[in-house]
Amino acid sequence: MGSTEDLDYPQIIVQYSNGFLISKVMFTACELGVFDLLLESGKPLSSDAIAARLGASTMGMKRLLDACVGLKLLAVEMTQEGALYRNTEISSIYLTKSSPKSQYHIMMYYSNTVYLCWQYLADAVREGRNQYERAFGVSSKDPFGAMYRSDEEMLRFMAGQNSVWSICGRDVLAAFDLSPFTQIYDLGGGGGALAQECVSLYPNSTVTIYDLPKVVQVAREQFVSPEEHQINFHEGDFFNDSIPEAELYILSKILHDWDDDKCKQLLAKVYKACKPGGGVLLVESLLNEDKSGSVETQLYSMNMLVQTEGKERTAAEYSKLLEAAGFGMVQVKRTGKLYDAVLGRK
Ligand code: ASE
Repeated sequence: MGSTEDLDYPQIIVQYSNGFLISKVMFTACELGVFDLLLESGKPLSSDAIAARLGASTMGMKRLLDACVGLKLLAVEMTQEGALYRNTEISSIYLTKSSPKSQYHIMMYYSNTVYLCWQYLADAVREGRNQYERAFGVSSKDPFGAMYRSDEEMLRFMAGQNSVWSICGRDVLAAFDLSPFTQIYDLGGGGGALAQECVSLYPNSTVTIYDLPKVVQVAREQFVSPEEHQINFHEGDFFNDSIPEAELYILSKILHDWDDDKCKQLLAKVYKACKPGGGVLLVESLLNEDKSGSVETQLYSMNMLVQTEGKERTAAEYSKLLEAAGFGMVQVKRTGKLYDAVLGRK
């Protein structure tokens, strides 16, 4: 890349223009249950067998499976009975529903929600606002009202957001030694996967998931078992209701949903509630100071434009927001993965 050959044949342009086709092949194989079936079967299967088991056309399924082989999401071997397909290691770990590191639910959220919002990316750029009205016919005034427009949609979001913590949760929580903080609130903690990682990494901590009543209800029913005694719940709206006192507040992928004014408002409230000596941990995907990358974070920032009122920020931008609210001794740790950590102290 970057060589003169690129001008003869624009490899990078071809690759980028086909990017959405790649995403959709992976999402579709997940959605139809290809990886789950191959895991469950324990032995390689023919495309006819897979099509029959999944209620798909033989012709369509064969083409999907071959594309997955091209993408290295499946492997194929030729036998006397014809081609037999099996999962690659990466797909059985990350694309099956039941795996502990499953990314299945975020795939479903991307494929069914994010993908539809991105249809209106040009409108989002022109207007500088999210596109729920065009994409789903719901008001875009309150982004979480729009995101939680149905119970099904809320569940899809919660399950999707949970899945990233199975691949980044340890890193963001181990970025700083949080063991001095035993009383922790996870503001907007949703389905609770980060809270679960937190109590497992810090066995002396208790984490209270603070979220909207209907989110807490679903988290209790579907994501966190009552046997998980170190995890509690608090129902509320952190902009309009009070925030209880604690030693540490985790704001994971919260500030990126909001503009600077809303962020300052929320952080000022958190600062007031925070015990002296306590702190706030921001978990976000950090942009480089000159906004040159990472490209994943730049793309997420575009997604915040189509889906929320926020954006992805640099470490200096988060530090400024924290300091404006009164927090000091701000430390930044990049993890090298999708999400990073910023700690401020009161
Ligand atoms: C939010 C996070 C996400 C709000 C909407 C969202 C994600 C997708 N939609 O707080 C996860 C991050 N991924 C992307 C593509 O932004």
